Formats: sequence, structure tokens, C-alpha cells
Amino acid sequence: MIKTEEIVKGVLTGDRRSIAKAITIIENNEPQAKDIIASIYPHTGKAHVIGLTGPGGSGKSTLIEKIVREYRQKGKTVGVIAVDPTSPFTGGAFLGDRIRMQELSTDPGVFIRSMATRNYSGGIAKATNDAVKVLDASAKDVVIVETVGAGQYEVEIIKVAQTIVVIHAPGLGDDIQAIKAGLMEIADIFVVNKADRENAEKAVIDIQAMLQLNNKEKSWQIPIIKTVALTGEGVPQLIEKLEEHREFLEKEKLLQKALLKAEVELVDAIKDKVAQSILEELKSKGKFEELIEKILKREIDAASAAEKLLREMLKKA
Ligand SMILES: Nc1nc2c(ncn2[C@@H]2O[C@H](COP(=O)(O)OP(=O)(O)OP(=O)(O)O)[C@@H](O)[C@H]2O)c(=O)[nH]1
Ligand SMILES: [Mg+2]
Repeated sequence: MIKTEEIVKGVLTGDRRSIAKAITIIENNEPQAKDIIASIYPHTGKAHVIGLTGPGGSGKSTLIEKIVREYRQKGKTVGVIAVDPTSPFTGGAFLGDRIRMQELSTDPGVFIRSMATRNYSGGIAKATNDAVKVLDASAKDVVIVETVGAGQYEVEIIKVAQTIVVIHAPGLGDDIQAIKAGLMEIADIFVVNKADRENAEKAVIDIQAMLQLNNKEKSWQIPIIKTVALTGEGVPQLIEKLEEHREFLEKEKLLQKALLKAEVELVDAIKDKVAQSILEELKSKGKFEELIEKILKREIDAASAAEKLLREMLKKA
């Protein structure tokens, strides 16, 4: 067995084999997983975690390949985890693009991995989260998680990702129902892929209509981006929105911090005011000088005197 420290050290330096080993340990739910996560945890929290979900065959894997390339051109490092709760990844469509993906996977700034999470007792979301932490700790700027929008996992992605992209494509029953209601709720960005097909515009209009129905007052406007994953068309626009959402989240965080700071300031100010007005009240009661005398004569200590004064004041109130 490889020592935990060795794996952790490897992960932190971005060593491909250590990253793979750590994820395998997580995938197999080995006891070592807990120690690895505990050790890398302080080094996490920097990556932008993007969840990409949608019906089977909508073009998720094809699109991810183009997204990865675009991020690499911008100098960002990327990790990808394809979660396949049913079959091992090696049988999946990702390998349909075998050659192009292989090309990507020799790039040291890219790590691509599928995960079969059946054995993980903590649930798929937990296993995925832990694998994301490994990639985050390995200093990937962006981590993309691909999940099939079927079953329960689609909504679980909200526990894993900061930005959720829901992808749809015309020709999948040609019905917006192909996107489950649950997915509509969690989307930060919509993608209509296969925009080269003629009925793509209809899909856009259908999603627009659904978004309007769901017209809650929101500070983030959910965009709908058209893409052709096969050619990469629309991918720069998608990346732009992904970055915008990331900035939006940062601003929200800053706002939360500002709120917290304002609260602390207010509490401090109240404390000052309360203390001051009580002091004035006590001084005006005449007992104040009397007690000072007693303290000087060592008849009472200051703390007991303060308590006595406050108690008398409260009794009168
Ligand atoms: N015409 C067209 N075909 C596309 C486009 N994007 C992907 N495809 C094709 O659609 C099929 C499914 O693409 P994938 O990327 O495997 O879809 P997926 O959503 O990852 O599928 P699963 O992982 O099985 O859920 C493949 O044959 C792709 O070549 C597109 O923009 N236009
Ligand atoms: Mg796929």
C-alpha cells in the first residue's frame, strides 16, 4: 500500500499517478480515503467547480472536450470527472472521441477521469465531492463534473458544483420534457447543443418560456447559450457566461461578508451606547460617589460595587 503522505504529496504537486490513485481509493471506498481527504482539505476551495448535466446523448462529453480546449487556450488547468452510476466509463461515449481525448490527456494541465461510484457507501454526491477535492487540491483552476440527467443524481449535482450547466439538444424526443423539472430548478446556465439542427431555435424558445413561468426575482439572469459541440461553435460564449457566474458568486460571497461585518459593527456600537447610557444613569443616582468612597476605604471591591449598582438600577426599572 502506498503511504497516505506520499499520495497527498503527489496530489499537491499535480502528479498524475497520485491523483489517479487517490481517486481510485475514493471510488473503491477504501479506509485510506478519509485520511487523504483530511490531509488535502486545507488545499482545496480554489477551483471553479462546474456541473454539466442533461439527457443522454445531448452532447455533454463532446462539449466538455471543447470547453477544456478553450480553457487551456486561456492558460487555465482543468480536471474532468464523468460520473457514471451505471456502467464503467470505458464503455461510454466519451471514448467515441478517443483520439481527441487522448490528445488532451497527455496535456499535463488536464486530468480526465470517469468514476463508477456504485461501491461508495457515502453516496454518489459524496464520492464525487471527494474526487473533486483531489483535483482542486492538485491546483486545477476548473473542475468539470459530467452527469447524466437521469434518475436522482441530476439534482445531487447541486451538492457538488458551484455553477450548474443544464444541456439540452433538439431531437431528443423533441420535447422540453426531456429536461426534467428538477433540472430546470437548478440550472445557472442553459445550453442548447446541436444548434446545427433546424429545430434548435424551438428548444431555445421552449426553455425561455419555462424560465418566464419560473419568473422569480433573481439576482442572476439565467442565460441560454446555443452551441455546436462538434465544431466548438458557441463555446467561447459559454465560457464567458461561466466566468460571469463565477464572478457573480464571488460578489455574493463578498456581500455576505459585508453583511456580517455590518452586523458586528452594529452590535459593537450598541454595546458602547448601552454601556455609556447605563454609566450615566448610575452616576446620576448619587450612589456612585458613595461607592467610590467605600472602595477607597476597602469596604467593597469594584466588581461587587458595580454589581450592587446595576442590581439596584434594574430593581427600580
Ligand atoms: N449534429 C450534432 N451532433 C452532435 C453535437 N454534439 C454532439 N453530437 C453527437 O451526439 C452524440 C452524443 O454526444 P455525446 O457527447 O456522447 O453525448 P453525451 O451527452 O455525453 O451522452 P451520454 O454520456 O451517453 O449521456 C454523438 O454522436 C456526438 O457526435 C452537435 O453539436 N451537433
Ligand atoms: Mg457523455
